[in-house]
Amino acid sequence: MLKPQNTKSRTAWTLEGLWHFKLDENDIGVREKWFESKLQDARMVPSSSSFNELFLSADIKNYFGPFWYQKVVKIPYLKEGDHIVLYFESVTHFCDVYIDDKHVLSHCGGYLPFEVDLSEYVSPESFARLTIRIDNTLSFETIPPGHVTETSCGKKLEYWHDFFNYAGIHRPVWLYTRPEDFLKDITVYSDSSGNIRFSADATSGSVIMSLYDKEGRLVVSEVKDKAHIDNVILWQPGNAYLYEARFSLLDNDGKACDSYSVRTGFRTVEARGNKLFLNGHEIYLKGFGMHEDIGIIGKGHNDAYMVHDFEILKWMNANSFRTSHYPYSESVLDYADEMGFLVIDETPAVGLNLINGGIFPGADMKTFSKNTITEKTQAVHAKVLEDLIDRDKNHPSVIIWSIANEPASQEEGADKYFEPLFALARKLDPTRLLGFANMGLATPDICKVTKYSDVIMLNRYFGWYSYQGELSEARNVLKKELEEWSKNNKPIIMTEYGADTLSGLRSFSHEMWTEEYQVDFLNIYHSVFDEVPAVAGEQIWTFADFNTHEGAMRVGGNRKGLFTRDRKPKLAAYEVRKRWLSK
Ligand code: BDP
Repeated sequence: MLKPQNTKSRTAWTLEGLWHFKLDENDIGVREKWFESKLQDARMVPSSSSFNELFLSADIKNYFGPFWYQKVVKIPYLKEGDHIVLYFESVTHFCDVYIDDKHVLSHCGGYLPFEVDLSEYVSPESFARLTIRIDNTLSFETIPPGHVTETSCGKKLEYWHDFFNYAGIHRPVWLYTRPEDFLKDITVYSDSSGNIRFSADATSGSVIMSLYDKEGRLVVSEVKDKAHIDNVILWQPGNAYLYEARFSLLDNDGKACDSYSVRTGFRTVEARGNKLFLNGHEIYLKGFGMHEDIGIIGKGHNDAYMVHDFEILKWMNANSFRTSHYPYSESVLDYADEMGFLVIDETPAVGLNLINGGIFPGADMKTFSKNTITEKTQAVHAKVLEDLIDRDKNHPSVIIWSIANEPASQEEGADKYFEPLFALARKLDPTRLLGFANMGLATPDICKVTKYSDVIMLNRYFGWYSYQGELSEARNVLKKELEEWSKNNKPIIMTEYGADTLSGLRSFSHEMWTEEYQVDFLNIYHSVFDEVPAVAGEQIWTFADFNTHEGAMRVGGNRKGLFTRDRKPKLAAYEVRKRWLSK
């Protein structure tokens, strides 16, 4: 699937702005056919935003269940043979789409795009009522999973991930036109030796690819599936050179009927022994696990925040980040391609870990069992992995696919669950590295999944959840464990380590939660990393404070940010910035 783009043969525009919005607490909307007329007693909400925090009511904020969005859209004049397509960048989590009185699409999964051809449902130069029923309830058949329980006061949604279950139309919705014969999908892989391999899936006809450099000069034109570029300018972290591959679909008379452009960067990523290499040179990842999380807007994509966040990453001397714990807006990857950041791109498979040893108390459940994470969950996980690779495969910034965050990889059933997912990712994209973020309980001796990874990605909290306030002991335990992991002879990337820190809480004696403790905690970890040669990267948890569900361990959200939620630096930001300048 190709993201909407304006080209000679296509016109695309977004449906941003206010929508009518209504909660459907009793789930009566489908029965009463709310899609057949204007939503009654509706509020107005904007896309791209979560709905949760726009109003002042806790009931709306914490709502789960069905809710509706509606907008009247203008269908423009269409050229003979042109189709009109409705494209959603993301809707969290389930959605049913209606055009006027007709149901045209169902989709499950909150962080990746989907589309529907509207041509048979609408007439050119008319208005159409677009109604969307969304549901943010999680289950064992969603990724991430969740579970509805009955309490004495009604239903409760339980989930095992540490971020708020924001919902709504989080990213732009597009309408676009495309010709009858069209390019359905494009794949481009370019490496540091100047080789470019490409394929295009089209309805019919033949395809020609023309590669242009940054100045718009034609470098090569090719109809086969590969080409070689002499004197190639490499894509590098902090110095990202992008070429543009323009694809034309030619009909039987050789006339161009569709066109689409993909940016590509020539670069190669490899893991050799316990080192990571980019373009043949050893690299060390410096950066953060992040979140899409903004006050009021929630998980809505916002370009202003995106640009500002990248400015902070540059100021920090960071070179990378992980899209913890779900695929981010594609705009973020476009921007990372352009700014030269290395990305660990993660599926939304977070919280596949139901044991009570996790960070939130709850009933102890087996993770992989016939009542919890099953083959059905695995099938949804496989689909989401496929969709992620499909969407992001052309981004040079993406170097590692992260299959999951902190699954119960030590539990019975993990092997059977994960082996096919790694095999699938490898088949879909042989050019990138694979990993998953390993959690503390899945130590080297018992983790059943590391054997499938190219890189070992570790989340550790000694000195925070364990060895609380005891940083010297934490240091010893961390060092010992990293030495154990080193025996695998694979690069180790520390994908999470951090301490909750209340901005402004200061102390001469450096207690937990103070800015001083965060500095000490990170210094201790960094001193260990510098002593363990297999450590090939450090990504602090986390970039900025973020919202999560209430709990005894959270004060106004998760406070492990080096920046506050409104992006003000804590003391540790200055300290780490200095380290990363010389690292
Ligand atoms: C890890 C999770 C992450 C949490 C973090 C924390 O991967 O999502 O936010 O712990 O507790 O277990 O801060």
